[in-house]
Amino acid sequence: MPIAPADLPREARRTVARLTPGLQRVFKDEPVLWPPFLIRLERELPRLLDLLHRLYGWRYDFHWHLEQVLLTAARAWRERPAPWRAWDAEEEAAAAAGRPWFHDNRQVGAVAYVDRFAHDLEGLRERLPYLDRLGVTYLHLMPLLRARAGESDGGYAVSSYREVEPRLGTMSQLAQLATELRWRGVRLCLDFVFNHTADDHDWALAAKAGDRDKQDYYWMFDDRTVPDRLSPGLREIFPDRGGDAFTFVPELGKHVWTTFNTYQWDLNFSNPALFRQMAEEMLFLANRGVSVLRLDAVPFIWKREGTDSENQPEAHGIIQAFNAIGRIAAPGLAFKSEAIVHPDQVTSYVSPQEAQVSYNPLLMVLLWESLATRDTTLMRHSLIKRFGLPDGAGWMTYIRCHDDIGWGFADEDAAECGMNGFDHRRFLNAFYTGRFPGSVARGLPFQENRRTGDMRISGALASLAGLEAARAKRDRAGVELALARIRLLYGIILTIGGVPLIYLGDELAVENDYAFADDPHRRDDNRWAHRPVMDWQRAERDLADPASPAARTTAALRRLIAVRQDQPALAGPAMTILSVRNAHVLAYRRGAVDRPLVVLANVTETPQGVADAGLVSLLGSGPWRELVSDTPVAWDPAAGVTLPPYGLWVLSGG
Ligand code: OTU
Repeated sequence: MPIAPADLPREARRTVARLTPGLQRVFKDEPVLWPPFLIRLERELPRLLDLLHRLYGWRYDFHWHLEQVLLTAARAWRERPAPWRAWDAEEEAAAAAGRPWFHDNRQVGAVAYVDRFAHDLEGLRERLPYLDRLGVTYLHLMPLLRARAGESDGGYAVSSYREVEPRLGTMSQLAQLATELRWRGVRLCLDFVFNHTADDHDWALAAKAGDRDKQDYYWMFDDRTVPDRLSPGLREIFPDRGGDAFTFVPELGKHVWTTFNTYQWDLNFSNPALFRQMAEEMLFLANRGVSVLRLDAVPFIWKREGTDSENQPEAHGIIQAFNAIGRIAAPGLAFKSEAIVHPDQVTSYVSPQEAQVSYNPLLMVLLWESLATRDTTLMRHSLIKRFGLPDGAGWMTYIRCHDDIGWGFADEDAAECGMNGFDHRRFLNAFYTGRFPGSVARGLPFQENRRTGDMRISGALASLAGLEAARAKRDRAGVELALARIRLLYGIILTIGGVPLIYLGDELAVENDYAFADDPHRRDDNRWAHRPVMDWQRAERDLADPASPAARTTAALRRLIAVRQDQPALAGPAMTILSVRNAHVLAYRRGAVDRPLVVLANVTETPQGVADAGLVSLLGSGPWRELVSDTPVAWDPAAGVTLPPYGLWVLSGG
């Protein structure tokens, strides 16, 4: 039941007046914490009220739920550790000045599973110098909360948001690590898997034992009537599992909505009690020192009959309401959205009021697409249309992550480039599984849907880029090309705008790991092929040999990171695609027009000339400087310049 915008400030004032005694009581032992809380509450409440009215305004007990939400926020602020309150103030000031941390060119992200990278949290602490040497300032530790025994979707089936998986360590170790990281200038990112819990979360267990309130935390149906009505409209996310998005649970005698695996129960955000509960879990994690919460599977959090139950307006409402609650209780907290959907939808979650940062899956797939086609037409066209974001928001750029690659470019963009999206995806799937003639990629087909012909691709960076195949054949030229592709991809994600994410292992050119096939809990999920276990002995050996692919990849990456961290022109999100009249070369400008950097990227294995005089008007007549190799580049008025195979240049006017 939305209320008129004009009435919101008045209702907010009334609410504050009504709830002040109760809220203030939360701070009775620490009264200094009340005034800053009140300031933020007054600032955020009008929009929070608006959102909650839209989501739950029809409830007779709306005001009671509202009060509970605000009490939850007040208690979380009271519990917030002092150093984090200080860092909150820094984050708020930077954002208000238009310089949020994620626009800083010194930011470099890394992603790892704690156990696979360093055994446990203690082991991870010992590896911090390694991350330091790479220049890492943002660390995403893959799901590490207590997860379901047996299959747990790599920890995405969470059994408790308040405990660390015992094999990995304890919550107090995690909190300590987070603080230690932040002192070193590194922000910790953790997943907030809030679309579902594991089927052995306490709430699920209580639901199975007959607790009605906990049953209402989930979507449950007494018979197949509703599931049968909904099913045809829903996308199959993991078709391998068979069946549809509903799982019969014998202990309950009910059918539970399970969008992902059968043991991941979707949470019911239309229930305000669940909403408040999840706000509490979110603030609990924030107060352990999590700077960034990666919001998992955001498109799915609101269901609506008659639709595909993805990207519903209320999904945005929930995230925006969490955002407002975060601003009130943990103002330094940022959200990163994980929406792997149509590019219009990806962007729709990204704004200062919703998720401040987001994966950029479109850039990710277009990088691979351009390497397969040796053509930048679709990439250029899509980036021109879609790279821009609202002020105060930013991308996280990446080459690949722990998940599969699904070809999420827009069909209409492809059509505008004269291509058929469906056929193009078929080509890309054939290419990256190595089935297309001439392809050197060694990806694996993931979740092939025999009904639609659709599939996605698993594979490590090195294997997708051709290194695995070339090394197996002892093809030295092939190895060179693969290393050049890897360097090119890193070069682009490090310079195009946004915080680049390195999936650890890729920096050492680690290839697919086929051992998952022997593990009963993993063999049905070939994403494990590209989530390798770090072999530190081997890494040391490889790094000691400067000619090894591992050493060369790390060296190239470090050099690119040094250039990024040294160039203020690479800060901020603004990026302009340039037309250089050669479809094999991606060209873009970063930084101010009067002191720009121009990046040129050749997506082919042959030299490419660029003779467009536009470069001269941007960079002057030269000689220019290529910053990665730190060498001069001369512009020839007749022939322009020539990029080597897979060459990536970062040019400054000298
Ligand atoms: C996410 O991915 C995680 O990244 C996966 O590792 C999990 O398995 C999954 O959620 C369930 O928690 O379908 O193939 O648009 O595409 O959330 C990966 C978002 C996925 C979904 C995405 C999901």
